[in-house]
Amino acid sequence: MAFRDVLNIEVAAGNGGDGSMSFHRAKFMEKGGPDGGHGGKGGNIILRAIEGVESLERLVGRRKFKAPNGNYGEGRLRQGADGEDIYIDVPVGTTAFDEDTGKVIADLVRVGQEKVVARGGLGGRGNSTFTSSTRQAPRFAELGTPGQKRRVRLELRLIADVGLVGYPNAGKSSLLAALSRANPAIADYPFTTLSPILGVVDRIDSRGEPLDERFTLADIPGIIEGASEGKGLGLEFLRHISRTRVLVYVLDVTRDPVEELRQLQAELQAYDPTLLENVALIALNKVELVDADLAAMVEDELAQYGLPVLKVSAKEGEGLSELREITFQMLPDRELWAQDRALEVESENVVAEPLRVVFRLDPPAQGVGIVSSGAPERVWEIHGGGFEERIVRFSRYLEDAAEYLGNLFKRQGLYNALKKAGAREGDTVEIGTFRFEYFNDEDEQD
Ligand SMILES: Nc1nc2c(ncn2[C@@H]2O[C@H](COP(=O)(O)OP(=O)(O)OP(=O)(O)O)[C@@H](O)[C@H]2O)c(=O)[nH]1
Ligand SMILES: [Mg+2]
Repeated sequence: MAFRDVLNIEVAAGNGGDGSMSFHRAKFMEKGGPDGGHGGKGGNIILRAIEGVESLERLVGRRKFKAPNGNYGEGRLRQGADGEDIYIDVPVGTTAFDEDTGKVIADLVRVGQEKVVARGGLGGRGNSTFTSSTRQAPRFAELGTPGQKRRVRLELRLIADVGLVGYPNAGKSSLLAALSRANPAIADYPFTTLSPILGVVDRIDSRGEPLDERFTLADIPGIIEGASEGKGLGLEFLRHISRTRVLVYVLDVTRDPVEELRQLQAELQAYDPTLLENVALIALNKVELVDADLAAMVEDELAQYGLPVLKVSAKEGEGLSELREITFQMLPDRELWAQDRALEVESENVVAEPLRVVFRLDPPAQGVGIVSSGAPERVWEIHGGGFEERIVRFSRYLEDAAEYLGNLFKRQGLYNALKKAGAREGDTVEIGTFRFEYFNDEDEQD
């Protein structure tokens, strides 16, 4: 299965069902009361992190996800069924971005973690809701709201504790194979490793017995100078070590390790400067190929970087238990580390539940734009404040709902705001497709 760590998808939550406009009908009863039920909610689209997958590959071929709509309400106060939520299972370590705003909308770092990425629409209220002492037979109901639609970019960052970085052929995969049960391809040519591979490293005590402690180790493709300009396989794969707690620079002692480390760090810096703040150490590999004096000399030179240096041979097993042990000792506490590195995730955009809206416009109306078109017809266009959205929800019944909406808007302070703005009796007020004549209500004097 191919490895895939970036994927664009489209998600569409379900629309809310419309509220019902219905009147009770029964034998011997001429005029029954309103009994239209509410519409159901639209289904959400939810990202869920699952265990055991390490690629987004399985989602390829299904780029569009749509959750079912809520059902419409029906007579006899029957409520429409909610649309079911749709789950998209992704590997742990998946981050979701809104393609259009670039904002992080979900960052799933634990198995089972969930995040709604497209919220289902709200159901409309049935006409039974709108009865009052003066309105016993409302001939209108509320429509559902549309579900959220989004273009989402998924990016996978494998969640590993420790990451191996180095030039091609330095022996990263050999180290992974020597320290864990992973079985990566190892070969004497550059760019043998084409996609990240994870292994689990157990802590072992002095008698060779495994302790109940382990870390995950990520082996990624080799980095070369100029990778940040796209040379070699580029820096794409550094994404997978952007959340490791420890970096192990793997250097081939037979090349020019001091210079290679300088270049490696420059490339990391170009990709993400915070990578250099990571706890890090150096594995100076293939030491069995050079004599001990040369190895010691290189070790001294590397000291200028201020990082612990371990002389190892992935091939002969030399220095590996020291490397393993010091890595365990250097691992920062996972929880503290996670707190430091938490991504800022877009906060839930809460859609107001219509039944619970408590809203008052304080004139001069904040966030409400009133545009006057002037003579001969004086028209006041209302924008903002949620008025247009409200109209849309009654668009099928505007005529019958007019009085209800008029009262609602008056309670919310719209008439006062208009008066303050200089509206005169007979002026036209326009909210979306809803037009009415402004009248000066004496009770609204302030
Ligand atoms: N002599 C010696 N050879 C080694 C040692 N470690 C790795 N090699 C050899 O170096 C070559 C490259 O090893 P890999 O583990 O594939 O290197 P890599 O860093 O994963 O390379 P890429 O995946 O291409 O980035 C292979 O031929 C290994 O057998 C070592 O400690 N001593
Ligand atoms: Mg490799």
